[in-house]
Amino acid sequence: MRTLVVLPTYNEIFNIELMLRTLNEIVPDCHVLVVDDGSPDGTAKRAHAVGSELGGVDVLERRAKSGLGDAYRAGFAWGLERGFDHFVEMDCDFSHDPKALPSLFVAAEDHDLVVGSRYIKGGEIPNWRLSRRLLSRGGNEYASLVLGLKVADSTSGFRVYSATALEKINYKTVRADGYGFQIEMTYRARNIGVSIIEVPITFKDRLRGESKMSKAIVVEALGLVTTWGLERVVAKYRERRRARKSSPQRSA
Ligand SMILES: Nc1nc2c(ncn2[C@@H]2O[C@H](COP(=O)(O)OP(=O)(O)OP(=O)(O)O)[C@@H](O)[C@H]2O)c(=O)[nH]1
Ligand SMILES: [Mg+2]
Repeated sequence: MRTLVVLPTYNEIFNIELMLRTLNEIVPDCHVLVVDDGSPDGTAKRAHAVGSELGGVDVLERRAKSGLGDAYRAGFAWGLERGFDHFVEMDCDFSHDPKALPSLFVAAEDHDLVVGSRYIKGGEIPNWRLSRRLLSRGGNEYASLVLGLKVADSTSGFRVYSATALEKINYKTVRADGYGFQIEMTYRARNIGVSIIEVPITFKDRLRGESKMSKAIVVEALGLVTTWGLERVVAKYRERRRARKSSPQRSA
């Protein structure tokens, strides 16, 4: 596998160096692309410095904070242009443990989308407060119910995609940016028959620095899932009506 780890960063000065060194140690064969959105704290500069010492690191510097989804779209495009065949999505705050990558890669040998899952047997979130737990769990349950998704952790941002899956998903046209981005990618993957597998992960609280989670991100996800759910209902209704019209009429 020629694998690119796409690492979106915004103000991760306290994590970036340790993350790049840890990745270099655990998955030395992977190339890393830091996608930084003009972090005022100098994350990109530090990434350049550590990256040129370690090798195998590129930094895509963008001007302004444009959201996680947009950072991934840019990172995927960068990697596909350069012929990478697998893409890792992970946060730079150590919520996603780089040590779990080898187990995700094993699953990626037979599946086009591997989701690091907190909500299957063996998955854990040891130190989240109750409100955060409920929000995440509730969001996942809602997405499963409304979209008929059989993925327990569709908001997870710790994943491996094959290049084929990304191209089939047509990731460039994915609209959402926050958690909605992960759900939309999963929903599309399911709809076009990409093979999906969940692998248990332990999700820890961010090691250092500030969270960029916001109400807007939650509202975006909720709004989009509800819209897709309604579209699904309308599509099913139309399909049933078409089937009824085309089936032969019963005589009185
Ligand atoms: N390039 C880029 N990266 C971002 C942006 N927003 C967040 N990130 C990065 O995306 C990853 C996830 O963001 P977090 O702030 O940890 O959000 P979260 O994991 O949903 O929330 P917490 O669990 O509270 O940390 C981190 O590596 C961030 O630095 C953005 O607008 N642009
Ligand atoms: Mg985080």
